[in-house]
Amino acid sequence: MSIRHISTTPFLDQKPGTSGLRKAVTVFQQPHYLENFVQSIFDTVGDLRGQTLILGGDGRYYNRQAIQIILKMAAANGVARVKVGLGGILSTPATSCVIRKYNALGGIILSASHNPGGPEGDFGVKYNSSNGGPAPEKMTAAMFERSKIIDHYKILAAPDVNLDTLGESKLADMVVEVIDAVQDYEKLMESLFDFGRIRELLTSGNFRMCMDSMHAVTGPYAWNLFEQTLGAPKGTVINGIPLEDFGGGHPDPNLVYAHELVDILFGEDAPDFGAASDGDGDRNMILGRKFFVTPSDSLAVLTANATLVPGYADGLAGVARSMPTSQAADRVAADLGIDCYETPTGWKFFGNLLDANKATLCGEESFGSGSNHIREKDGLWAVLFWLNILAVKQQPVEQVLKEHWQKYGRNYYSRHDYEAIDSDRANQLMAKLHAQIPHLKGKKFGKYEVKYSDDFSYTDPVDGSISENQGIRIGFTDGSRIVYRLSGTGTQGATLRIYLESYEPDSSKHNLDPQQSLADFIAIADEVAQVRTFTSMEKPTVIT
Ligand code: VG1
Ligand code: CO
Repeated sequence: MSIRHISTTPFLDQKPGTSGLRKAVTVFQQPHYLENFVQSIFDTVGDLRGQTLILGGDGRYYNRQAIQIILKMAAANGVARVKVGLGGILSTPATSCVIRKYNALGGIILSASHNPGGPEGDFGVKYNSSNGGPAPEKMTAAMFERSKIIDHYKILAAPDVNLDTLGESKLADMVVEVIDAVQDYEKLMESLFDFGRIRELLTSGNFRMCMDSMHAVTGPYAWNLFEQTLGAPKGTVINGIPLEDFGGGHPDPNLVYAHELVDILFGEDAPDFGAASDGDGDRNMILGRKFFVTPSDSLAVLTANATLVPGYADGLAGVARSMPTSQAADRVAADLGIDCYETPTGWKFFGNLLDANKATLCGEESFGSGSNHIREKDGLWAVLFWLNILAVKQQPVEQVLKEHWQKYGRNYYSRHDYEAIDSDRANQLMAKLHAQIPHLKGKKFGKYEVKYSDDFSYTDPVDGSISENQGIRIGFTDGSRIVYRLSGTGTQGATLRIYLESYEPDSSKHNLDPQQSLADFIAIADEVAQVRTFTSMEKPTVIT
């Protein structure tokens, strides 16, 4: 087996976005495209000799081919050992768990998360560092710089590795170890949650749940956890077999794309609890019987009830949320007397806060929540957290939320996405909005007055690094907010996200449809940014 040095020329579009490099499969299939980026990662992360890397993906189309290429490149670059998921599959949270558990230098996750898969779908590559979390911006920026000047990569000429049998084999001097991370992951969950109580709940006969894995990566983990270990009846996990194209679905757990689960939870004889996870297993949606929990509220409820869960019984160091996430968690944090941090969108910004023990729980409005147990958001962790709370409180999901709102008030919340719009038009819209920032303060829209307006900038409290241009915020004197930003995970044109939030302390007004209670702000958002004009769309493509 010989090491080949292959000459290449740079691709100029390998800038990692919110969560790694994400492109259409066909882009990654271009000769040298994947190799260039992987070599750029290897050239950036330091000396690989003697090191262990973790490698796996969400099982989408092109996962297997990419794993073989990366293994041969790792061997040629002097890596000592790669632990790779069985069949090349690892969920994002399991990868984070395994990086930490085995003191690996880092890991490569192959996923485009919630984007559709298949030959016409998307693919992605993400690097996580030794703390198990997504590479910080400084590192992804260095990878991008490297990718712009790369002129060769190294790869071993060798036959493919068998990924379907557990155990070790060799690629030249490198050990390839095929692992089953389901056990590692389950052990970690068992150390945090009261499995005995959750088992009692799930086998009591008067509580039913449905877990939708959306034919993505969590199937085997969920089946093992819920149906094997925790005693839930067979059939509790639906769409549990990971498929290369997610069964043609869009593995994003929200009310639009997880419609099969939504139909079950809002249908006749609905179960008590429903949950779904995304392509790579880091997102979650929580439903009660005929009831939807917004991700922002979910973070607030987990924060308020954390001490009911053994792993968090001693209380929380703090909580962190991404800027567009509603301020519901802030109210709980204030009540608990703990700090609440506001970070830019994307999990990489939580890593320093978790490492420095400034925050224990983190969450994003995009159906992501997690804690200091790993350095990624974690879909099944959130499901278990909810089950643990329900098992202790012995209340339906809806009642938990209603009592929460009674105590803290309700933050009505919605996100409106305009997908696949023309990039130039999207940039024009943002530029025009940007130009208005200095003039909005004090301006009145009906009964609402603008209190502040800015382009969100974040200074990391741990390392002092500054991230600018993270989204335009318009805040009103009554606490309501409108936020605009362009997606950093889309692959077609641009996606405009508009985040809307208002606060309602009066519990007699807690049962409104969010679209109705936010109607004034939806209109203001359009008036200020001329959304319909710039997008040529009458309404958003997705509302969550
Ligand atoms: C989206 C979400 C963001 C999330 C990111 C990755 O990014 O808004 O909150 O962290 O996806 O999630 P953007 O830039 O498109 O808004 V996942 O499940 O891809 O790892
Ligand atoms: Co994801």
